Amino acid sequence: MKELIGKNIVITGASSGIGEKIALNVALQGARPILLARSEDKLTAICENINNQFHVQAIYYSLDVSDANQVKEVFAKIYREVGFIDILLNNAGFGVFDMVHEASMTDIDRMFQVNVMGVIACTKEVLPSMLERNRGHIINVASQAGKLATPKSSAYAATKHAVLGFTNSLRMEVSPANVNISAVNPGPIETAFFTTADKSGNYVKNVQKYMLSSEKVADKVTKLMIRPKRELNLPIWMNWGSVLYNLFPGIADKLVGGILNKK
Ligand code: NJP
Repeated sequence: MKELIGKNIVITGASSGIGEKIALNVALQGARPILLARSEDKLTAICENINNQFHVQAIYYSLDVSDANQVKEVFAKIYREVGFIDILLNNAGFGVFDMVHEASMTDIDRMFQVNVMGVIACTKEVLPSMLERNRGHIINVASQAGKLATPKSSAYAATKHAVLGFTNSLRMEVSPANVNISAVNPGPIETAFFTTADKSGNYVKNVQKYMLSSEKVADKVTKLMIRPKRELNLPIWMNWGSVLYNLFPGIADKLVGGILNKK
């Protein structure tokens, strides 16, 4: 995996879950992880851990991706202090699973600010330099929920559908350049995500047997950094569900609606 040696890899949402695991993975491969999130205490500990274990100099910047001004300032600092960014992993995100009639507008607005506007804002900061250098890779963590919406996650699914729409359009826009654009669409992963998303614990209980480990997802995303492709769907069989849904949406709503009601 020597392809990642010396690469500068910016990871949003690096203080926990798959972002943290991917930071460790890329450091093991000799890349320099640049960690972004709001929890400075966690980022400090992760950087120390990486720098003690591997021959790289991981660094972090505190950032709330929903704050467009902060995004501009932090990326300007990264470019000043590090010089260039090879890979941007837009991974920061969260969900709150509620029925529409019970969901708070504050939660919905916040999900859009972080999951959608955060991705767009960070992408806009790296694109000019990547296009000028004619190299780079932007990876957006969407979700299987961005392909197949399920009950009790309308707002979260809407944000991830938006991330996929943005990603697919961006890929076409930059296609003349040597800049890769990928989407990662996981099913449920065992992370702290569900502490906020699934307060009742029903969903975690119902999908326990399908849960992906954060290590497995991190390994696949690390491989995606080495061999870019348009989409990474995990587990692959879950993607067949969305293919079938697109072919027979009306039938699927009626027949599968109940099966997909796990929350
Ligand atoms: O979740 P978790 P995951 N500004 O909670 C950060 C998607 N996904 O690793 O700011 C900046 O362990 C937060 O950092 P902090 C999911 O939608 C997941 O599972 O310090 N950062 C933390 O580092 C998300 O896009 C599942 O609180 C902000 C990280 O985000 C991605 O995977 C399934 C932030 C969240 O780590 C990683 O989630 C799926 C902000 N405003 C897609 N708000 C799943 N787990 O089942 C949060 O399909 N963060």
